Amino acid sequence: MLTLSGTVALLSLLGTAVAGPKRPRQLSHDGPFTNSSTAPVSLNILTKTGTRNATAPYLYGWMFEDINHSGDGGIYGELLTNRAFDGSTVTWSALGGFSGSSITWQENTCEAYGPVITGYKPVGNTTLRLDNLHPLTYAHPTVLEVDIPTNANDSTDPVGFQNMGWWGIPVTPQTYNVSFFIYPDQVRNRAVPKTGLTVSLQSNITGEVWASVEIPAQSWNVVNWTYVTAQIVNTVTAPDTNNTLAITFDPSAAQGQTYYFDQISLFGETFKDYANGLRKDLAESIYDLKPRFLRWPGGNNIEGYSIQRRWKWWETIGPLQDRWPRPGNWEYYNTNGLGLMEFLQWTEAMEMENVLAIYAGYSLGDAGEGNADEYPATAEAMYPVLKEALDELEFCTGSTDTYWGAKRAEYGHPEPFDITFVEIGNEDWFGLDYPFRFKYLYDGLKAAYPNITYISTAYDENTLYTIDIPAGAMWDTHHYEEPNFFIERFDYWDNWQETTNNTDVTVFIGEYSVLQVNTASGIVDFTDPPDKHIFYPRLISALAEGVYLLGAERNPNVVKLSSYAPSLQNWNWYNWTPNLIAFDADPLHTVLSVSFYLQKLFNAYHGTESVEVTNAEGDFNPLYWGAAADEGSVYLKVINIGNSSVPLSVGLESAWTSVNGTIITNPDPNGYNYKNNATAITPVPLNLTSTTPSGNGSWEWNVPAYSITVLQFDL
Ligand SMILES: *[C@@H]1O[C@H](CO)[C@@H](O)[C@H](O)[C@H]1NC(C)=O
Ligand SMILES: *[C@@H]1O[C@H](CO)[C@@H](O)[C@H](O)[C@H]1NC(C)=O
Ligand SMILES: *[C@@H]1O[C@H](CO)[C@@H](O)[C@H](O)[C@H]1NC(C)=O
Ligand SMILES: *[C@@H]1O[C@H](CO)[C@@H](O)[C@H](O)[C@H]1NC(C)=O
Ligand SMILES: *[C@@H]1O[C@H](CO)[C@@H](O)[C@H](O)[C@H]1NC(C)=O
Ligand SMILES: *[C@@H]1O[C@H](CO)[C@@H](O)[C@H](O)[C@H]1NC(C)=O
Ligand SMILES: *[C@@H]1O[C@H](CO)[C@@H](O)[C@H](O)[C@H]1NC(C)=O
Ligand SMILES: *[C@@H]1O[C@H](CO)[C@@H](O)[C@H](O)[C@H]1NC(C)=O
Ligand SMILES: *[C@@H]1O[C@H](CO)[C@@H](O)[C@H](O)[C@H]1NC(C)=O
Ligand SMILES: *[C@@H]1O[C@H](CO)[C@@H](O)[C@H](O)[C@H]1NC(C)=O
Ligand SMILES: *[C@@H]1O[C@H](CO)[C@@H](O)[C@H](O)[C@H]1NC(C)=O
Ligand SMILES: CC(=O)N[C@H]1CO[C@H](CO)[C@@H](O)[C@@H]1O
Repeated sequence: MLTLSGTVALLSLLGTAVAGPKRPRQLSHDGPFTNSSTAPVSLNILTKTGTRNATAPYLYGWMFEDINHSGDGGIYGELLTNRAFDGSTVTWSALGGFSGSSITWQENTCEAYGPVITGYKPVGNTTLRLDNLHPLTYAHPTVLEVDIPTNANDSTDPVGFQNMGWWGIPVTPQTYNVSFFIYPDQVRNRAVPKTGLTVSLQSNITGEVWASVEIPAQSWNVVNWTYVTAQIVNTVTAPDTNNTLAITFDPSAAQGQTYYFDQISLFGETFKDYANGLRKDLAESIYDLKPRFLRWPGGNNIEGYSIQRRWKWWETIGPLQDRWPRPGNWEYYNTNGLGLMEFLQWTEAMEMENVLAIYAGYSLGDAGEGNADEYPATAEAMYPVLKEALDELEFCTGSTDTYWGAKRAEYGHPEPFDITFVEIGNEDWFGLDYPFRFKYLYDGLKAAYPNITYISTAYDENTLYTIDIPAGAMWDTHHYEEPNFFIERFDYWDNWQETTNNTDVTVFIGEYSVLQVNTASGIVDFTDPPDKHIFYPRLISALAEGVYLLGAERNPNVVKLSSYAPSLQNWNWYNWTPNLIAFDADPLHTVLSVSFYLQKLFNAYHGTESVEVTNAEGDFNPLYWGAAADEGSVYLKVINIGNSSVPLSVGLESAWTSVNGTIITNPDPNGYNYKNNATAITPVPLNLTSTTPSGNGSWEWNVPAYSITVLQFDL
């Protein structure tokens, strides 16, 4: 999506009359949502004499990038926040009461919103600081210092620290995997007896311990870090997610000592039991929609705030402690625990195609900077960008005889993964030199991987140029708009190839969603005016998005892929709304939006062939429709965007035995699902009075106002 800085950059360009996205549209402002026509509509589904086309098999997919804590603090299964103090650094000098040097204050020099000791609190009389004299690895130079005073033994209360999770930790009956690195301070711990540790899940409110595990007393390695793993077998369900993970010492054993900790990790059960895998409940919600592809890893998040800080795939593989964290494009550090290999395993586990986005030489400036970094438009400058993409593809798909294929095997996956689609950059119309960069990367990649389908992230958005998209390649187009925008584009893809001379180019609607209510100007305001901005997908959003999707479905030769964006939102920290799924630490709080249910319904009845429908009576608006067929069934999708029901008569050329259906509707089109009202609007079965053809073979039904329906006619 557009970042704020991207928008600022665009506005400044517009200010000097240079460039900007074209808005080739006329909005009708007298919304179609009220005072709609009640004229009857009569349809014929031409199962015998009509045209048919194979439907696009991958039409419904999922867009992912780490935004709104969708990755870290979201679908990535790590339950602890700030596990490795990424982005924190320290200043050190003498501290009263302690011998030697210590930390006097913490700062984060990279980004002002870095984590520092966010998410931790001491247990008992313990002081927590950051330290960089005992780095865990080059990638993780800053660690947690846990100072236990000499008089800690005055109390029998444990000493140590707690992590508060991503705004809480769900505690349910399951086995949790704990791991961390520990290192004792040689000077302070000289007279060290053996020390053990207790790791426990406990209430953040009462301190009650739900479950714990003892790490046996031992003399810790004093010349290197020790990696500790343990399991907590929990049998209780905590009343809420206001819980912590505590790592504590017995004060009599640990008084006067200092320990360093890093890479402090807790995983519950993961989706399909992958190690370092996905948060199970959220992954199951996504899997339930059966998306056919995953676009990853971004989005803006691939671009970085600078060329140097972009998503570098090779920094996201291998042992977690060796992965470089980076300041993501959405104002928080990314651990890269959800890295290249984890994305590939995600698509493997959900039987999805990969739409792998590669870096294309364009990076966003940071939010304050307001401008961007772009590679010079020369082959010489761009060669390293091409090389890194080729290496990435070798890592994903190469045999174990190749350098990177062997690395993949070393990391546990000898079988090559399939990469079906490669997207060259992200929203590169913001860049001045994408025509060069795209062609250079396309030519280089296509020569090495001719079977991959390549996607351009720009076509005609920048008034300065139009991308010449090669035959067989695709265009990824993005739309954050008003309901009317989508409704008016019901027929946008009809004849698009012919009218634009893109006969062999197909389309990926890579990001879209209804972002604001209809306004007089029709111009979307990304600065979140609360009176206009839609924070949670409403029924009106799904109605408009559904009409647009019907237009995609009836052009299966043009539109091959689509994905709503963004997809996942942590309620405790987000930058962009609306999203398909909203959640917090508690799986019981997850809310599937109306737009999610629309996608699920349309995907489930996608069919293998589109079928022609003619209208003997009535026309589009307020009803919109489209038909598809599977072996033995014909599906008719009908959307009523109006405020009145419309009498519908349906005839099929083929003999049919029964009809049934599923509907999404609500009296208020501005209704939406939210916490405590999560299932206000969901798909429900239709209860039809007549489920068989009348004497003349047709079937009559009143399409309710504000409704999305799939009818299934069994032949
Ligand atoms: C409804 O539409 C009709 C025909 O377009 C118009 O005459 C009438 O004034 C409208 N009613 C309202 C309440 O807008
Ligand atoms: C905590 O330790 C400090 C430093 O030794 C000591 O001054 C203080 O009294 C202790 N506080 C408690 C509550 O034990
Ligand atoms: C845990 O309790 C502390 C107060 O001790 C509070 O600041 C923090 O927000 C709580 N954690 C959560 C997840 O609510
Ligand atoms: C958790 O409990 C703490 C301490 O009572 C309170 O400050 C905090 O608001 C609670 N957090 C949530 C998410 O309920
Ligand atoms: C330190 O421990 C790490 C693993 O935790 C290991 O990879 C490394 O070789 C060790 N270094 C030395 C010098 O023993
Ligand atoms: C491309 O696909 C064809 C047909 O499946 C296959 O023979 C060929 O080896 C593939 N080429 C590459 C480079 O993968
Ligand atoms: C398409 O090509 C034809 C013939 O070359 C040309 O007349 C027409 O202007 C082109 N249309 C567009 C939209 O480029
Ligand atoms: C099939 O594709 C052709 C060519 O794009 C189009 O004219 C026709 O409307 C399509 N029919 C269906 C039912 O998709
Ligand atoms: C129609 O009924 C069948 C059998 O119960 C069911 O599997 C299918 O999901 C229903 N179709 C729709 C569109 O609801
Ligand atoms: C739940 O949402 C529905 C649909 O918008 C609305 O009619 C109902 O009033 C809501 N209920 C509550 C308790 O907010
Ligand atoms: C049909 O009946 C079922 C069972 O009573 C109910 O759950 C469902 O909401 C009804 N559907 C509609 C569209 O009212
Ligand atoms: C940049 C941004 O959008 N920050 C927001 C992140 O989410 C929190 C919690 O919703 C907001 O308070 C911030 O403004």
